[in-house]
Amino acid sequence: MFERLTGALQRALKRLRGQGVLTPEDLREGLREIRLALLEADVNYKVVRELLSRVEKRALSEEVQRSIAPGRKLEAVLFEELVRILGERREALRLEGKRPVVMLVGVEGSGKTTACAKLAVYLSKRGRRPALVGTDTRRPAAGEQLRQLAEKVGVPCITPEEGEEPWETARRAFKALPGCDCFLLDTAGRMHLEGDLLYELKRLKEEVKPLEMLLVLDAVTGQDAVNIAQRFNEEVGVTGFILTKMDSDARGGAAISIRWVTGRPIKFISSSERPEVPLEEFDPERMAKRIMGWGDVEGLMERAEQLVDEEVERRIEEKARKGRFDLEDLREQLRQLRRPGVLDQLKQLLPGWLRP
Ligand SMILES: Nc1nc2c(ncn2[C@@H]2O[C@H](COP(=O)(O)OP(=O)(O)OP(=O)(O)O)[C@@H](O)[C@H]2O)c(=O)[nH]1
Ligand SMILES: [Mg+2]
Repeated sequence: MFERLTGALQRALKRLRGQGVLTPEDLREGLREIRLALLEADVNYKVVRELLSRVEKRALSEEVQRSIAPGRKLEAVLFEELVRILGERREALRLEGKRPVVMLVGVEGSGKTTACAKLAVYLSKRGRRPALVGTDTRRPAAGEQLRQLAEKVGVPCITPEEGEEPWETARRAFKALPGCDCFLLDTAGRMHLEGDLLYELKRLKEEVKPLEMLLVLDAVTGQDAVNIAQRFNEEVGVTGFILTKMDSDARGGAAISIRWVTGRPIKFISSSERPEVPLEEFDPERMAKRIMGWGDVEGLMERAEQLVDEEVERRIEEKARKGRFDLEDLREQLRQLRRPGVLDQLKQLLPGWLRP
């Protein structure tokens, strides 16, 4: 996602890195390049201004000027300020209390239904017993899609019956699934947040009192995602975001801007259309490392685990333990890595991959 931005930042920083002294001219030129790179990546201009003014102020301070390697120090300053813009620290999903409800809302096609399934996988792995609830009463195919995903990831699911209102379906689900300890509500998507959808979401919110109202945003849509976020936040109030399609080669501006513009945290990201791959917790520090091109080693380990077929891995591990690992197994392992997209996704997380 951040390949181009990372490349441009690295080029700008490389020039400064070698310098023993940072002259005002070098600094101005370096910051200008960084500003262009951020704008090119579709980062909100107010965010760029805030970030750059903080970096510039610190670059002119003693802390950087007196450092033995001011270019390197500047790189560290940019990283720290990026982390601040991204929200400082990880914000966990709230799930306290008895049978909490999480509502997933968003415009058409943003990835709500897929994210519901992925969130269920994330929670199941942590010992929770989530249920999926469909509330799109107008589109029968929406219920069917959710049911299929629920079956694939192995969690219970309730979808609307003919003539039911969304909140009636939700109430029925709470009663019908006493064994579940949290409920994930998938909602209808429209091109715009207005009219019946707005009414429906507000009413649903009143009736089910969600602990979390997560807005699902397509990271590919850049500045649009930021506008959508502001509008949803004003109208229905959101507690956080899920950014989807982070595996695309979009410019990544939304991911960088959204927290600062709205004041609400990104809680999860999704980097795969496969429902069985869980949502990934959003961590400002790890994301900033990725943007800087320093790699995300923790992310790399997690992703490698998800992308490699678990069944094949288990078999190979078993053989290795018994000392029967052979060339055929090695070939199988390499084949796993050659599956479409696997290496592309992993290389973005490798430290220094993009360093010029
Ligand atoms: N590559 C990729 N595709 C995704 C991701 N998340 C969702 N998708 C795809 O995006 C498309 C829309 O996803 P849905 O989950 O149906 O979106 P939705 O918001 O529920 O759509 P509506 O209910 O029609 O509003 C599907 O083709 C998904 O497979 C992701 O993280 N990466
Ligand atoms: Mg849907």
